[in-house]
Amino acid sequence: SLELKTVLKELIPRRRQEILELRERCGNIKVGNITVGSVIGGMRDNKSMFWQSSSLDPYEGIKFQGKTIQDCQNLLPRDSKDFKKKESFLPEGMFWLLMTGQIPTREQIFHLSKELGVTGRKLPGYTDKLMSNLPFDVHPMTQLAIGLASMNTTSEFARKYEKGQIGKDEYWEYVFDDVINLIAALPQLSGKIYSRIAANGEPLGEFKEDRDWSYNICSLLGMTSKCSCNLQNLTSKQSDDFVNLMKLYTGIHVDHEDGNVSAHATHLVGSALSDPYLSYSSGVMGLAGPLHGLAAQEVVRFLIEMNSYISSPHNESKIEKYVWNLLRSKRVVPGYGHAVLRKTDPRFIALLDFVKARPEEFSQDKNVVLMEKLSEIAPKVLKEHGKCKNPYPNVDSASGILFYHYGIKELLFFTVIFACSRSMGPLTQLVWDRALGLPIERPTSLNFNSLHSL
Ligand code: CMX
Repeated sequence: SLELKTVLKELIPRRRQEILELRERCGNIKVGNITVGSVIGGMRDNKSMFWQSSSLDPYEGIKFQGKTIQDCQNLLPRDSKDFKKKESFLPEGMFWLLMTGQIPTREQIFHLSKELGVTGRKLPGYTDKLMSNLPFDVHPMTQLAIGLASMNTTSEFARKYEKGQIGKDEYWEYVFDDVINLIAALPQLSGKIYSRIAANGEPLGEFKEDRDWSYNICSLLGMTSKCSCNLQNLTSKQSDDFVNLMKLYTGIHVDHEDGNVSAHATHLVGSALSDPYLSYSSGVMGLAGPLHGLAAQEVVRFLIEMNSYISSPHNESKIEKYVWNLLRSKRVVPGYGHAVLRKTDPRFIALLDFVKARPEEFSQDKNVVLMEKLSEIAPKVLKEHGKCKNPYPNVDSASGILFYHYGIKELLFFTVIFACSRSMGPLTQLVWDRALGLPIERPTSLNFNSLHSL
């Protein structure tokens, strides 16, 4: 079928059966030992959440339904059939893969794009009005969280539940419809927020029903060649490249298994049967934290500051000295290291490949040149320094500086684009949580007394 919902309807009974059997056959099998260190240490190594759409391997990096980023680049449909164009796959294809575990056809993806286009054409009037009335200087992520939470007035799931019109087996269908509406609204929401922080609320571009989801994000930021405002004075080749960057960025940031704050928050709030708008709004609040979604902008500040000190991004000895000084002053090198990964983040490699394929665009940008140079020098220094478990670059070391290159200089806005992409994984899981009938989350806490008496 061309309809994602119909494909899910076929898959769900099998998975329901599987979870029943697992509960019966393996319900008492232990999956690990929780230590006191884990209880007081951010639940590290505590394997206790169910998450199907992606998994994180320390050496291979993120896998989406078992597929690496490279697999996805090879398998997922692109906008154009011309592989020489080096276009990235459409994020809609990644969403389909996360939801179903299947590689979609081009026809299925174009159908889904169209569905998101038709649905996302207009923001609910209530949300539009509410956001227009917020002060311009409200943090972009607060604006996003408010916009998303306010959309719950349109939640079909909440409405049906309140009226007692749906049984447990049907929950997922209404959650699914809400999820499609939410994801479809993200280009409009992010475009509105950007227009408010960059152009006093003047619209920057148009929503095009017949174009794909990530194109519409670019269009509403005023970044496509068809935009009348062309805020950043981009050439038409640069606009096309930016659209491609957005496809790549929003395609690879969709999910990072459940251990991260935004995914876990969405899953947790949803387990109380809060609708998808409220659930993802909570996830967005978590993504706004400096230890989670803000690293990309830290990197931008860091590269600009280092460039002003080293005079040339090719000056290797000065770069090395700068990194050593930073470490000696007990600061971290932003964009390096990871809590789980133990090699270069494959998402970083995908973004670097984007840069390498466009030398004429990037060779004169000293921040991008420094980003690349640093990725050769910093791992050597960090290894010699000997503290961090992973001395290699993570995705944030490249992502923000590329948005900055194309003219998005409002650093706090980067996380809004991150949130557009990250909606896909946690909201996929939310649909499956309801389809599988997962219960409300309710772990038990320990206090000083109970810990001492162990
Ligand atoms: N520069 C300098 N020191 C670093 C470091 C870095 N980039 N990364 C880790 N370390 C240090 C830690 O601060 C820690 O020092 P202490 O023992 O003095 O506390 C030591 O190395 C061991 O840390 P770790 O086990 O290797 O790393 P953690 O799991 O504790 O932290 C992370 C992971 C990402 C928070 C950390 O590497 C960091 O702060 N990196 C810089 C910020 C950054 O790039 N964040 C983006 C993360 C991307 C993502 O999560 O997706």
